[in-house]
Amino acid sequence: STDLKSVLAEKIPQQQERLKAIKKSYGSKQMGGVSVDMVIGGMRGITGLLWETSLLDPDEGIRFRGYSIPELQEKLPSAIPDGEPLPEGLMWLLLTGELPNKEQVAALSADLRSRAALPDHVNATLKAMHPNTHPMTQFSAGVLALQPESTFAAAYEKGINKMQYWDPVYEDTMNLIAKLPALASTIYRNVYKGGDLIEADPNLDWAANLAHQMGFQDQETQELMRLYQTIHTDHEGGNVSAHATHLVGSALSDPYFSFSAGLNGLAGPLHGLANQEVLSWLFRVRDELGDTPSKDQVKDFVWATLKSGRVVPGYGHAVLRKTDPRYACQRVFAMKHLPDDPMFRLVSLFYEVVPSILQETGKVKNPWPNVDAHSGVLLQYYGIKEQNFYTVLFGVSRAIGVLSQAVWSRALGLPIERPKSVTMDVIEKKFSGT
Ligand code: AMX
Repeated sequence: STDLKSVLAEKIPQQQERLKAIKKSYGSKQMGGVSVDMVIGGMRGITGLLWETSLLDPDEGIRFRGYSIPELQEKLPSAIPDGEPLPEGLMWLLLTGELPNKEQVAALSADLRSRAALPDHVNATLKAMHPNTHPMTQFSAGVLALQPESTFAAAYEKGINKMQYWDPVYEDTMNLIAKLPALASTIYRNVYKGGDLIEADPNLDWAANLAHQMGFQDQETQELMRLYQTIHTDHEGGNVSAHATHLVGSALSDPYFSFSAGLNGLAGPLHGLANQEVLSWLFRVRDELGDTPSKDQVKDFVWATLKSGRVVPGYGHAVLRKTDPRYACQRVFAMKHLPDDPMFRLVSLFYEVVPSILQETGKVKNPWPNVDAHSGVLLQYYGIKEQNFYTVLFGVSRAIGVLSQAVWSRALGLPIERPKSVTMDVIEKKFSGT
């Protein structure tokens, strides 16, 4: 079938049975102990979430339903021959666990297009905000402005049976994801282009329409957007944006509320805002040292950043311990399309210099670049110059991962989240032997 909802509906009973069997057979087994370091260290290393859509390996990086990024670049349908994957294909995979064919992706693209129009009041809400409001604040507020459309909230109010929760959550997920290109591009055009909006093109796919509605019509920019929107979707469940979405959704707050919460987390400089920070940082390097600084100059610049008590943006990760494959695939894209771009050369120079410096500090657990170290330079090259907007593009993609999981969270009947917290007193009394 080319109908995503019916393909998904068929899978749900199997997976519900599977989870029941797991609970019955292994419910009382231990999955690792919890140390005091973990309690005070941001829960690092605690396995405490079920997340079906993707899994992160510290060395190998992300796998979406078992597939690595290079595998997906090969196997997912593309818009042009040998082109980048269409994010709709990844969405199909995340929701169903199966690789879609071209017809299925085309049907999903068409379904999203049919739901894409933004109600007028949303732009009025955006325009009422202070003109200096950061695009991420506008994005999160725009998602909340759409919340009155929630079919889940309406169904809950009427008294829906909990076995049916996934169905209106699926509808909300589709409607919200469909509207994100229009919402994001409205923010972009309002903030940077005088509010001159561009209609969606009925012949374009979801990611290409995002580029198009922002004002970028050439094929290579649209290819970049397809790749960008594919690789930022999901990074298992514990990262701040995924976990915030999951946590808020667990209270049966609808997908608009829960995704907005995830965006608020993505807006933090240690998480999604790092892509904006990286670019501002590279600009500072260029302003101070010019386009072609020496390795030693770059080393000094990195040390100066560290000594001033700041982090090197785009490097490090809470789980990854090698170069992020999302960085690697953007590097491959750059080598193919913009090998001589001075900013790309600068990014490459940092790749040579930063890891050994971070290693030398003796405390950074992962000295390698993450996804955010590269994305800004590609966007710059294609004319998307406004770095304050970059995290919005990340957020548009992230919706696909976290909301696909939200459908499964409700289908599997996952409960409200409520981990235990303790005070310092409790720890001291427990272990001081007094
Ligand atoms: N530059 C300088 N110091 C860094 C660093 C970096 N890039 N990465 C980690 N460190 C420091 C930490 O601040 C911490 O210092 P402290 O002991 O003085 O507090 C120490 O090294 C140990 O931290 P860690 O266990 O290696 O990392 P973490 O899990 O606590 O944090 C992360 C992970 C991503 C927040 C951190 O690496 C960082 O701040 N990186 C820069 C910001 C960034 O690129 N964020 C984007 C991540 C990807 C994403 O979510 N989009």
